[in-house]
Amino acid sequence: MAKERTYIMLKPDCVKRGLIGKVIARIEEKGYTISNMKMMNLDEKILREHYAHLVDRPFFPEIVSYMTSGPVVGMIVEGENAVKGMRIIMGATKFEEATAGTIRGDFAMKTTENIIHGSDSPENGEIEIKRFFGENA
Ligand code: IDP
Ligand code: MG
Repeated sequence: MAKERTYIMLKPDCVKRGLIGKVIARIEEKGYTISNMKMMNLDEKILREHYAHLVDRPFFPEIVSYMTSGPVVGMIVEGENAVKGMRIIMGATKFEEATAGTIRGDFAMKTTENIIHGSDSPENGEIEIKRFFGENA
């Protein structure tokens, strides 16, 4: 499997709870490289693009209010099989399925406020990196 890039985002609950360092440590301890990182505030426009697959779901307004409740930390994470590997260390989307030892399993008790985003395919990783870091990233 070739070296891959994925878009990782530490969500507002991660920042507010002072967990940035712990989560980054797990990413680095696994062996991935963080090649770019920035803190930013998101608006509804970018969230409607980023979560286009969820805009019609009843909980979408909850996602918008959560994701605009404070700054996030966006990162480009690189390494062998980084997309799938990051999804494994992040843990499942549904909080009750996120097992102990994963980031969500250890730090989250809700499905909405679940600490971290990671791209779900290499293609989406590249799209998301461009969305948040620009066309030349
Ligand atoms: P993922 O973050 O594991 O890729 P997605 O299905 O892409 O999961 O959903 C994006 C985000 O939307 C989740 O991380 C979570 O914050 C929120 N979300 C997804 N499904 C639900 C739900 O059923 N209830 C509330 N929030 C949800
Ligand atoms: Mg997703």
